[in-house]
Amino acid sequence: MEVTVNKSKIVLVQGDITTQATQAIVNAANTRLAGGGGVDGAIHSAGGPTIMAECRKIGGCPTGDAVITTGGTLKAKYVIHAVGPIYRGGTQGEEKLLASAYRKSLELAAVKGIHSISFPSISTGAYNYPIRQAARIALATAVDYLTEHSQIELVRFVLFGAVDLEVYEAALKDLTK
Ligand code: AR6
Repeated sequence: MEVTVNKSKIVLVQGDITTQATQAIVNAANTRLAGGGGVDGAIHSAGGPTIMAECRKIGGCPTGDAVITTGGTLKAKYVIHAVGPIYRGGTQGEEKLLASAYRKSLELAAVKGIHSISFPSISTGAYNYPIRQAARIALATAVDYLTEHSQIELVRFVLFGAVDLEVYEAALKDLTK
């Protein structure tokens, strides 16, 4: 599914984020930038050890924020490591923190002159964020950002499973109707 927002496109696909050829891909990282499972494990194993070496130098990243490294051996030139919240029932500021992780990633991409970026569904795996709510927050943040800024021409959401893709499609239809 694809929608145009202002001068840019939001595209939803099912796939593996590590194979995307956008200029940047976003990692669902943790505050220590220590690597792990899920998207994080997949990106570090596909991109090689230089990404972790850069993460160690940076040292860490607060929840709701993002940092950038090169893409190592990935097709993407950059990896933006965003830290989403661990879902603890929704009363711990999770919604703002998740929106912030997306917004900060887009802002960092713009600072680096990036025109195309791929996101995974941050926080909806190990961090347990309910995907319907997370999809709405992710997509609303992208729509709001692209309405105000036109440098980033393509924002692609790469959903691992078919059901996740359906949830994102329903949320995007709802937001743009
Ligand atoms: N491409 C796209 N999506 C993927 C891929 C992939 N290769 N692999 C998994 N997903 P998660 P989180 C989906 O757990 O919830 C790590 O250990 C997955 O199905 O990767 O933010 C970090 O180090 C799910 O929908 O990220 C942190 O400690 C989504 O990506 C912690 O997990 C996010 O799942 C972060 O947890």
